[in-house]
Amino acid sequence: MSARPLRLSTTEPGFEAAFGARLHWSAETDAQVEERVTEILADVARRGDEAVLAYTARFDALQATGMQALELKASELQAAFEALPAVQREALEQAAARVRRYHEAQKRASGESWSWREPDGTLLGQKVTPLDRVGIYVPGGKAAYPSSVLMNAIPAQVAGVGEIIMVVPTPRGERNPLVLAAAHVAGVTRAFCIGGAQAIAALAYGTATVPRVDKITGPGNAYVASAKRRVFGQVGIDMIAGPSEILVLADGSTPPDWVAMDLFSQAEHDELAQSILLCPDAGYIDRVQAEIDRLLPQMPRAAIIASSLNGRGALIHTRSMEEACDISNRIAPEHLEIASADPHRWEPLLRHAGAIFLGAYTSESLGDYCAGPNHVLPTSSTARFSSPLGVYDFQKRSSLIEVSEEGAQTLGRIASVLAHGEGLQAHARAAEMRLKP
Ligand code: HSO
Ligand code: ZN
Repeated sequence: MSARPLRLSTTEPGFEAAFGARLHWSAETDAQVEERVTEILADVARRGDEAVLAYTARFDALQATGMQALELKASELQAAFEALPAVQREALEQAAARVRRYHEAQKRASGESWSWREPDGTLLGQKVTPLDRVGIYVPGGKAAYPSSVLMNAIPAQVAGVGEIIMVVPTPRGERNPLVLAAAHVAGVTRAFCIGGAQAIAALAYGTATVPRVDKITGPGNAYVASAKRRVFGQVGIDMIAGPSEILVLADGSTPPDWVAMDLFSQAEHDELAQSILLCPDAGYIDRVQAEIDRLLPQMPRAAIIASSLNGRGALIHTRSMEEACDISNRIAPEHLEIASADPHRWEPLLRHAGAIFLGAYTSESLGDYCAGPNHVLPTSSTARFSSPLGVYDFQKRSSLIEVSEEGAQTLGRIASVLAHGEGLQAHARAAEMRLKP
């Protein structure tokens, strides 16, 4: 098995076309998936728990006497945590503490209410409140990530969300102890062993047992993504995440095997994951390819890595670091590593990325688990306009307005003129009634 990411040079004539083709991928929605999801959502809306139980029996091969049997009690989450080997317990706790500290700082910096009083006594401001109840979807099977439980639940908890409801499919009743333990550490309020579109429906509409939530976050398969899209509007959602991506911008100073392994780290998530290297030194690109060849056979997930790198990977020789930064901005990657001896020289040139990792020691992998910032990040170029999952996703804002008697004189005249202009008499009179004769 070999992994040969596409080799390109920005100086070759066909670069733009080849590069464009490599970036392109379609998140086509499958008509059959859409049809099934529509049915499931309608059925859960109509029959509630009964429908959720029936789909869980069918899709997860899990028969339950009632929905209560699919709820994980807080004591079970705690027991899962306590049964872990001490090293895993400690690693979970250390990661959770760092993620919590980071998100607390985020809340202090941008998540607090504010107001000011104008000289005439009018008060204007914004009040920030947490959501009452959120749902967190945790995938089962090959993408069951305890780290994602932390990354979704901790910002919700820091925001002050009242109840955090976790859903996780457990095919044939097999529970992932690390996922349960992470739920305990992250402060999940209630957890249910359900998944798929039926779990999204239960959270969005509520059933006799599963409480209706205000927002649903967390990744999932095509059915989950489609269900989230469809319930959006009735509830909030975070984002529809695509396959993982890493872009490494290298000046040739980081050991090439480190860079090769960082490219592997996202490739191993998914055949559709994308790993790209941008570098002005062709000899260094050769050395990274040599490390890819040497290291690949050692990897348990070599087949996934190879198909990701062969299908979507690229090693791009650029004219300069500046040009590499430009290309990176065009891609707007989920993860951007600046593998440079002088990362702060390049960072100001980089505008679009979900997360930026500076310097040779900052492997993206550390960010996935425990550096502190969130690992739920915008993919597929959406970093041009969206941000990492954060405390702000679990808060909402209300405007505060208190107009003084004096303020009503000034504002009343302005409002009255504009209201007449719009032909809205009641608006105009409401403003005018408060004017002193
Ligand atoms: N890199 C993934 C998150 C993750 N990695 C979880 C390991 N576990 C998000 O892009
Ligand atoms: Zn990862």
